[in-house]
Order: sequence, then structure tokens, then C-alpha cells
Amino acid sequence: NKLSIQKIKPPKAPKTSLSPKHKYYKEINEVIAEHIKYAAKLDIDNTWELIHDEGEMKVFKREMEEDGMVVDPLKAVHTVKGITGHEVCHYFWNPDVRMEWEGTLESAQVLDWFSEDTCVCYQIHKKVWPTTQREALFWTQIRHVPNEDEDEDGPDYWIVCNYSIPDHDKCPASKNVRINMNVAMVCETSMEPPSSHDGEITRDHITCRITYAANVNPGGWAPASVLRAVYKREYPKFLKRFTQYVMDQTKDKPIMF
Ligand code: 16C
Repeated sequence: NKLSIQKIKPPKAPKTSLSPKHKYYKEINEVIAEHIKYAAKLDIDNTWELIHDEGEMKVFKREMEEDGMVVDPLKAVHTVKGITGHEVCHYFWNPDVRMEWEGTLESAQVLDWFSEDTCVCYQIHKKVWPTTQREALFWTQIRHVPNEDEDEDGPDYWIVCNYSIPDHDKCPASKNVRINMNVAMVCETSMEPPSSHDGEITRDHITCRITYAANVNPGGWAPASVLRAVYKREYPKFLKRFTQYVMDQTKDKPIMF
């Protein structure tokens, strides 16, 4: 029973299908480049406080305030077997499935498509007592960042970034408080044995390393203790629930490299 011979090379996808003429092109490129730089360095030093440690998942925060508001940056790392970075990013980005895994949402809608890989979302989050309900308006882009050196087995990332925008002509009027966010999911897939070896690659051979970074400004008053308690509970819950969702969705599907 010989294994079928298959050489897997990640696809050399275009960097983004967004037109360089688009008014958000520059901003999106800059924001994404910044996230990749930080995720690659994984600069978690002793200025980051570990707030959740569960198996392969680690969640860190840094306490920070801006104009009296808690804006603690958050960073998490997780390693999950059996799924690829492309799959993780696909499900994190795809607005059609967001309600299936995102536990903090009341509603979500797509207001605009900038390109095949970039859209504008408007979402209303569940109310947290005793604060005013929050909403978010942001562009979200998925992107493959292939290894630049053709011959080297260097890093190859998939990334999704959710980044707030000030307005959009299709955005409904509301009395909610608008949060401001800069969130990124950066994933790297490794294979054991490496992809350069001959032989069939199954889900048992793949591992995805996830780096998740969130900078969220609550946009208006919220008691610091409530806010810190909410995110300390919600981020680990999200990482667990979302990665389990991706495993469930993909287990009987062909691997999306
Ligand atoms: O990245 C995640 N989800 C993306 C797609 O939705 C997107 C969202 C970012 C999170 C924005 C924060 C929303 C705050 C709303 C209020 C929290 C509701 C809690 C409901 C409890 C039943 O990028 C995954 C997000 C994971 C969860 C994040 C929770 C962060 C709370 C931050 C505190 C904000 C202030 C709220 C006022 C108390």
C-alpha cells in the first residue's frame, strides 16, 4: 500500500485583489504590514501580563489607559493541530459564518465590498451591564503572505485584519457607542514531515500557529473593572470556541492549504 506522491507548495496567491486606486488601499497595506512585522517577531516580553494559560493557548494583556478609558492591548498565541492557517483565516474572515462562532454579537451585516478579499462590516455587540450597547464599523481583509524567497522554507502567513473606519454611507444611524478596533489574526502552518517530503499529507501532519492581537478602544464610558473582567473571560472563550469551530467545519473536508 504505497502512499500517493504529492508535493504540496502553498499557492502563490495575489497579495490582495484590492485596486491600488482604492481610497483605503494605502491604509490597509500599512496596517497589515505592521501586524505581520509584530506577529513574526512575537515580541512577548515581561511588559505583557499572562492572563490565561490553558494548554497551548496563552493570552496576554498590557494595562493601558487613553483619555481615562481602558484600552489594554491584548495578544494571544495558540497552536492547533489538524487545521491550516488558510482555514483559520478563512472562517475568521468570512462574514457569512461569523454569527456561527462569534458569541459577542447581536447582529452583523456587510455594507460594502471593496474587493473579493475586503469588505466593510457593521456589527452590534451584546450589551454588557451596566454600559451602553457597543457597535463596530470596520473593513476586514484576508490575505496570503507567501514566503518571498522561492527556494527557502521560510515563513508563509495567512492574515485577517479587522480595522475600524469612521463612517460609511450605508451605515445605519444608532444610539450605540462605537468601539474602535485594530484586530489581527496571523497564522503560520507547519507540516511534519515537511511539505518538501514525498507522501500524502493528512490532517495528522499539520499544525497551525495562531497569533491574535486586539487593540480595542471602548469608545465611551465603561467601568474599568467590568471591562477587564469581560475581556478576560471573552478572549479565551472566543479562541477556544472559534478554533473548535474551525476543526469541526474542516474535519471531513479536503485540506485547504
Ligand atoms: O476578534 C473577534 N471578533 C471579530 C469579529 O466580530 C472582531 C471583533 C472584535 C471585538 C470587539 C469588541 C466588542 C466589544 C463588545 C462588548 C463585548 C460583549 C461581550 C458579550 C458577553 C456575552 O474583530 C473576537 C472577539 C472576542 C471577544 C472580545 C471581547 C472584548 C471585550 C472588550 C471590551 C469592550 C468594551 C465593552 C464595554 C463593556
